[in-house]
Amino acid sequence: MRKFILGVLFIAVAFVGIAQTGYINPVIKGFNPDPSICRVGDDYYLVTSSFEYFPGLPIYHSRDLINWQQIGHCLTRDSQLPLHQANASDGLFAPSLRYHDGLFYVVCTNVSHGGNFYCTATHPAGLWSEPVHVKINSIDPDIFWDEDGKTYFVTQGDAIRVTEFDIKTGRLLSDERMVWGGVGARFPEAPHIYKKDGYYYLMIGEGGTEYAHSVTIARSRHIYGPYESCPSNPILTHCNHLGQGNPIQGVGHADLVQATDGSWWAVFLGFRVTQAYSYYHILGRETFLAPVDWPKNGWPQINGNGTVDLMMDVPTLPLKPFVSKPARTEFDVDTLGFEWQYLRNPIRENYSLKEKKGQLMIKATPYTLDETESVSFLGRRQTEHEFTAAAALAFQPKGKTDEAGLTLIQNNTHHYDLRLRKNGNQNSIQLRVRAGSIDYIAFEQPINSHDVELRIEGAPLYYTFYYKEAGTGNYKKLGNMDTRYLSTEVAGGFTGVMIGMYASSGGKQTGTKAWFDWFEYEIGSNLYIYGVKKSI
Ligand code: 6LW
Repeated sequence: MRKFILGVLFIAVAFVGIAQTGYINPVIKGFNPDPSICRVGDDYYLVTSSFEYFPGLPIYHSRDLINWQQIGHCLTRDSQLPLHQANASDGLFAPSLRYHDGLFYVVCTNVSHGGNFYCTATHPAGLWSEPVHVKINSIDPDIFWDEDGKTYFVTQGDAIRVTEFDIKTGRLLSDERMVWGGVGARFPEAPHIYKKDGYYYLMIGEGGTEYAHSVTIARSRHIYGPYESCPSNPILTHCNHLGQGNPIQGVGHADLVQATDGSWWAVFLGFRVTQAYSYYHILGRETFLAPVDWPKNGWPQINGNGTVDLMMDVPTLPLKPFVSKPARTEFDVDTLGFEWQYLRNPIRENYSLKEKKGQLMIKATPYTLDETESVSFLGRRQTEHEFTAAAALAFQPKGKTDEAGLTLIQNNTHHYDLRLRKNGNQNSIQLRVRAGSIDYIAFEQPINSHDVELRIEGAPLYYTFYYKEAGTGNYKKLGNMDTRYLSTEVAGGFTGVMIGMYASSGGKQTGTKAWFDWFEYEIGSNLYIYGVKKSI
């Protein structure tokens, strides 16, 4: 009988979920900026920006706003996402995700090729349509459907611009009108319009996406304004005395959603700095969540005073967690998980899971990681400061410039490459550091084979690099390198560190193949609050 009651209880919890207080921010970790969210029934969907990476615009699904699982990408075909020679942090800027009349819409800007566009799908996991282009030179577009059936394109500019447009063709139907410039901080952008209690609420990001970032809001009885600014703007920022000591900085660029139970929530970007007042971040801008109090006819308040924490002490929706993925990817599969990303449009023939059973083949081409090209690379996000990544690599360099290995890459001018390469006639393991004009081999060890395991351990301030020759005992340590030279503050841009397997023949045409038997990525069990460990 006891067993029966426990069984019923377990099934009830699995279906109903566990209501609780508290969760950990960010809710989507690693480079996942500019989140936009929509709800359909009990399901929440969220999209983030992806810049020069392919496929583009990851789509996530949740049933509780806290646990998220990637279900695909919006842009999976070259015809939807041309990224030819896209500079680092160009390509796809901030998207918006909306649901209207049975269709999902993603609207976005490819700043490298084609500008503003939107795609549609009957399910956010895809397949998504070919892009419909909208001829407005701007970034951060959104679509707003009014109750009278009219559709508006809402986008950035010197002030936020609104124009009526034809949702079937993308054709503009009216002049653009500047409606609100924010409260005076730089870069008014990231607009979203919500209609509530007879008001049009226009919420935007201001201050730029760095440390002065904020969210402000205004409202009007008419879509074109005049808009009245919220008296307690900004409604979210850490650029004030309340946020100055917070390990999360740069909060801004928000979107709102109303949950099934009537509660309101904001998703927004922010970044975790590596150490108290260090002002370096390496994980890129991540997706955070905060509760919103939005009384009838009143202004929305984000988490009370407009700041948020890593450990959020607020009531949540009943939790519906997903099963987590195993740390190791064995390449004995037909397709890889959604976490894997190429740099720009991949040259398909340079990758194979079929050529040798259980192995990922990456073919070296003359392109290097230093270029804005379709270099042979397959990587995933660094999602925590504390992690271990490792891979088994077999690579026999033919020429002097042949190399393959694991890279930690922030952009094409800032990366650490743990690689197998020739030095004279001997194979060696090297750590190459590229940080702007600083370009050198930091550590090198000759090896006797071409079969190795490479391993990187991450911590807030240092990466540590190891290797092991196949069939030998322990990993040997090559050395440490500061994380800060891969930080956004040093490298610039809008992305975060990616951990990738790569191969290159460095300007020469050798076609040498690198074979990866497995790849492993595991995050540590410590949450770092300002560089101080907290076990979770
Ligand atoms: C994005 C803009 C921003 O388009 O950064 O943080 C730009 N906000 O809204 C790139 O992510």
